[in-house]
Amino acid sequence: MTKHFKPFNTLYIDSQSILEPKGKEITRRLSDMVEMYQDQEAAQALLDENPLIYEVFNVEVPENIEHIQHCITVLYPGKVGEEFFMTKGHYHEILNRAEIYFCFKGEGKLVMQTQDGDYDELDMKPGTISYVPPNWAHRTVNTGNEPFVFFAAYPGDAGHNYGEIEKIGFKKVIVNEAGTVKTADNPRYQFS
Ligand code: PAN
Ligand code: ZN
Repeated sequence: MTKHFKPFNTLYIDSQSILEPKGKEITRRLSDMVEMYQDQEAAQALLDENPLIYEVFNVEVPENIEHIQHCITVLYPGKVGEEFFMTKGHYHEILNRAEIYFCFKGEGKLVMQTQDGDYDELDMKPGTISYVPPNWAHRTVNTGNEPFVFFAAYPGDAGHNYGEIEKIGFKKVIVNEAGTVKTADNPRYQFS
């Protein structure tokens, strides 16, 4: 008889931010992404405190096309200057791998772009299911006052490519302007 991969449950305990069984965890503090924020003076000033920006709790499954990777991201509230806390953002290493996000706590934006210059963003709140189609880089931004928590699922072989986004970021940045959430041009991005 063929030995099949066994089905299993994972339980995310929101009150403790833990996954059972525990998988690979990624913790990103400001020092891990300080250059990605626009206001470098504000970023440097916050470095002593080095706030926790987000955590990713991964369910461990094989990294191949037969499987579906899935994880929980907890993105904390806060700002660097006027720019809201955000994830690094990435293209998938295999560019045409799609992804689904499901928000169950907090609020935020899902910022996306393609390599040929398309840009889009979606609002997320508890209950929102967002589809990131193939070829779109994606980043989340916490625009609220509480942790923004979402589940993600994507093909097991997708991989993550941070390179390009790490250098120049997305076309747009999400900032606080007099108490409202605003999408502004990213000055580092080359507009044609
Ligand atoms: C998500 C992200 C997660 C953290 O699981 O990896 O929210 O964001 P960064 O990977 O950009 O730091 C996902 O999109 N996986 O493919
Ligand atoms: Zn992704």
